[in-house]
Amino acid sequence: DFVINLLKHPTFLSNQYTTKFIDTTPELFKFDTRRDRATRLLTYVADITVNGHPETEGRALPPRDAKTPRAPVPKGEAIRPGTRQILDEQGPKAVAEWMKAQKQLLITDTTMRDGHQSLLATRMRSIDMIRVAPSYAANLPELFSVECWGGATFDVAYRFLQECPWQRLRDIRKAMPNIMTQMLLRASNGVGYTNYPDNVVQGFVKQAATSGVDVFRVFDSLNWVENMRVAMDAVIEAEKVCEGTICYTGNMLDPKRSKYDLKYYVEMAKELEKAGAHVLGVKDMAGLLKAPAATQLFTALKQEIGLPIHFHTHDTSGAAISTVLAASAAGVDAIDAAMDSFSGNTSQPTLGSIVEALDKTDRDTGLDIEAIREISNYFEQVRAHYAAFESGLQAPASEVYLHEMPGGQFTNLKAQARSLGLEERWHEVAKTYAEVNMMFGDIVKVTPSSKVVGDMALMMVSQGLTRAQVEDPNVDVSFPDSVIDMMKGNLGQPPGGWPTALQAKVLKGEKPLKDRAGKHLKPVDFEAARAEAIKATGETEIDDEDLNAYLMYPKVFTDYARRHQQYGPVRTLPTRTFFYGMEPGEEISAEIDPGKTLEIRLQAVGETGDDGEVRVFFELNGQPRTVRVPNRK
Ligand code: BTN
Ligand code: 3PY
Ligand code: ZN
Repeated sequence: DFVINLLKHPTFLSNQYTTKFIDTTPELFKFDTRRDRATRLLTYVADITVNGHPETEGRALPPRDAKTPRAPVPKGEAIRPGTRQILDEQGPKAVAEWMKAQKQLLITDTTMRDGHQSLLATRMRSIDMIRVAPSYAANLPELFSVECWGGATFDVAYRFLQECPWQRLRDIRKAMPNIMTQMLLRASNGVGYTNYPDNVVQGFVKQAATSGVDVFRVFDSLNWVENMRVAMDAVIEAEKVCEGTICYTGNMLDPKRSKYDLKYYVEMAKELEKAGAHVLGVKDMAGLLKAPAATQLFTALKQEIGLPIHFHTHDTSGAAISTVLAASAAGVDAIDAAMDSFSGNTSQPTLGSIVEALDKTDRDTGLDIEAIREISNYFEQVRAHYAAFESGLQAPASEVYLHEMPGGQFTNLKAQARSLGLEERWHEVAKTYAEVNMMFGDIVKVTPSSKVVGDMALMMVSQGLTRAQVEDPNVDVSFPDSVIDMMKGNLGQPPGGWPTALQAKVLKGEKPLKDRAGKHLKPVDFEAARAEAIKATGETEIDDEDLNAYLMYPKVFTDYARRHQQYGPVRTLPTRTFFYGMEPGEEISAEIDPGKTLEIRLQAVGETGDDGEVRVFFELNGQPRTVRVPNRK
């Protein structure tokens, strides 16, 4: 019977069934040798309960009384229209015109992307975002956009959170139909760490637009506009908002850093305008732009460029709000901020405080401060559950003007340093990072170029190498792979090119690329890749979202798919359960489909048998269920 049902199912007939289909129509798969979703979920809970989660082992615990966060009640009867309706009804150019016509400072909320990327190593789970999305739609419809996708969130979702980032996007989009969603796209590097073939970048943008991204902030890690065109054109083609972005580095007012002066930024802005950007992004990923420079930069850009301008910064120095207010006074159209409880330090400046600072001025944001407080309180409860991923950073610091590390990299690099036993020498790492930057010719440092500088700095500190030794042709140095890749030209060309002597030493005679890596990379055969992904994952079908994931991260996606087959939709578990399992007597619920909720109660954990397996006793929707998992402790 069910076999016939399956064969007649429209999704099956249209040849698109996947792991997602199995999640949504399990009754059709009863003949499958794979266990049903409930059993797979119980197996995961049992495994984590017995063995712990590898990612939280030895880390700080959430407070015992931390409860499942509750989102603020949506206010009002109907959802009021917002920027999303302008985009859908009138297109991206109309969005740009609308931005320029507004008096108020427009605001992007970054909590669901850069906020947790910068404070919690990108570990926020979809469930904690989707639950609050309706509150945004109802209570903050005046937001310009919600940044909730791209950057590091894509691979972290698969790699560490065991969930599908595409599904996250679709779910947020559905729950928040009036505010534009925004993503961070690393141009030719996609959401990865090196240049991909042009048709992979194009396909990825197209899929992201289809699955729900409205605004694409496109940047290149060396500020090379040539390397941004493929991604920008794809966004324009998809009729979404193309935010062509300049990365800010150095110190515009320092004559000794004249490579990145006002003229440089204005020229690049003009290039981006010519390349078809709808909005000009200024991305200050390390938080280096100080208020007086911001006044000069945005005044000049407003004069020279016809595009609306969107400013992004980080509060690592503690001075970001002064820069935001200077930018606002100079006429910038939109800025980024994070909900109070996810702001400050290496994250964005504080949303509520910016709203308060501009209250009753001619740039009054019009946002409801009470709604902001309520959503911030929600995220405060969310954050408590991620204690294991807190960096322990105690205070803002002006040292950022020395090392120039991006907010998203800072805590990561610190953790890497810790794992190499270099934690006590952190300030030395920071100084070396600055030296490596100069040795590489003073480059923009943002993913992935920032990772290369970080790799080199860690290597030099751990091996006790000085810059002079690294540059000396007579001292043998074995460079990190990422440095070799970058010097080959696989990330593109920096302004002024690479230092030739160092490049020659790194490449040992190999010839570097002088033009775009994408020009030399063979286009991918999508159907061949799909067949390969099916084989690698053991899935029956790979849909276009899955295929795009596989092309960006073949191994990460394959491992995710394999774990999904074993553990099912773990994204539906409460965050505490996902990271720590359950206590005997505890009850949780997991909504595995809209309206279909599993009530799970852990009764007891048995003794470990001679076979090394533990029996774990549950009640599932009131019925006893036992699962066996290996004790790996
Ligand atoms: C990870 O990839 O490490 C995070 C996902 C969790 C996978 C679970 S943790 C318990 C079990 N043991 C493993 O090695 N993987 C699964
Ligand atoms: C990323 O690319 O992930 C960034 O956040 C860059 O700032
Ligand atoms: Zn950022």
